Amino acid sequence: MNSKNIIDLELKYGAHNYHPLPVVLKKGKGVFVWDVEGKRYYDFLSAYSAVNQGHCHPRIISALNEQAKELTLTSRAFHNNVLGSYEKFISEFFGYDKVLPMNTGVEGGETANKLARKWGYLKKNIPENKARIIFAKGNFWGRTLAAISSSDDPSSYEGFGPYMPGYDLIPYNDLDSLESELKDPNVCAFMVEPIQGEAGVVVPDDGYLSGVRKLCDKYNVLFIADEVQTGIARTGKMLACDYEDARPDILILGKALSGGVFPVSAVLSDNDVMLCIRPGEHGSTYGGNPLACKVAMAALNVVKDENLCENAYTLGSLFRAELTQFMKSNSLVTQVRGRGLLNAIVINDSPESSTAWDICLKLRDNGLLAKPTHGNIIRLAPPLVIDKNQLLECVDILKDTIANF
Ligand code: IF1
Repeated sequence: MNSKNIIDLELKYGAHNYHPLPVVLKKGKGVFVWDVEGKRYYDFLSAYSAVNQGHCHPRIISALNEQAKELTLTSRAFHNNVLGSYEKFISEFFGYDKVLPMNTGVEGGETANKLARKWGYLKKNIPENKARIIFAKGNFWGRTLAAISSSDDPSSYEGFGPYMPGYDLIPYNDLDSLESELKDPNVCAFMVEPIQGEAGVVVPDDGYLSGVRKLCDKYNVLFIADEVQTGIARTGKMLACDYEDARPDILILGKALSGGVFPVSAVLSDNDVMLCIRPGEHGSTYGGNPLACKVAMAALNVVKDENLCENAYTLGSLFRAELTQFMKSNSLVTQVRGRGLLNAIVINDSPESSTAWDICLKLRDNGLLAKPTHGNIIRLAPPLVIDKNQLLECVDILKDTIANF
């Protein structure tokens, strides 16, 4: 079976809900992936920041294999010997009282929204069914009906109405518009990404996150940080919120929480919020399963033991410096932005043009995989285990490809 045969199978038997770059991968290891023809690529998407630890990290794979021989799933109808120690581990790791374990990032977002509404009714005396949650324009937190109800991207919400009530949008990186919304006593939460990933790696002004924290304190509103993509060392800190004095009331994690090995997400908060949900009011069949717990503990230990925050911070600065220098002599790139190893370049063409896509096809030919987000923006996010020489080799691939485009 060559790439074409395989792609044809997907076209014939699979839903057409994606438009992947034409490449068929069969192996991953560290920063590299290989296609079915045996060609090697640098992975500069990292499964949207799920494989921060690198593909098939041996410590995470062995945690998966060991637990898989013992017990994979009990459901929460019964206790098991792994969940409690995982809950202690991750709560202490991020400095919260408790965790509610789920599976996908969007389930984490849904859980955070339910917690916030419940807290609003029980602790802020918001009248029944009047709780409001504020989101930032350009947000992306998944594909469920609630998530798309808070989206201002037509490709996310068009044709899927009616929408979840009680959601409102304000501009990102705008504290004045946030404050005017928070004056409404029915607002229970503001949910925001510390850096907007899908919007094209949009980095807010310094002081934005600490400003969100202060305003949420002032108006007794929960600050929900969606760190599904930015969390777990991706931006050069364990959490992107760590760049400022901005501890979220509710923290949502996913993706790299399992190093790309297994769907694992988590919602962390302190008791005054977390205990608003009582037994039987929320959950999921696989939430907190022993396999997920072991994989997540291994994935987090890898981040710490291999100093991935520091590596992402240092190599991210080098990456942006190199590309910013290159940009001065190339009119095709108009901006380089990001933090740590979550970066993007803006291509000097309209979002409707195929230029960014065509550049990604050339990058693929030159051994580097990346994909545009929103037309003319190319997200560049390698696994955080990349070393300096590999990064500089990728910088050369990027420069040569764009210079010869
Ligand atoms: C797709 C985007 C990225 C996320 C943030 C929650 C979730 C995501 C900040 C939900 C998921 C994924 C979804 C995936 C592609 C990818 C993506 F392009 F869709 F927007 F990364 F930017 N919060 N993002 O980025 O997590 O339920 O997927 O586990 O839907 O194509 P999930």
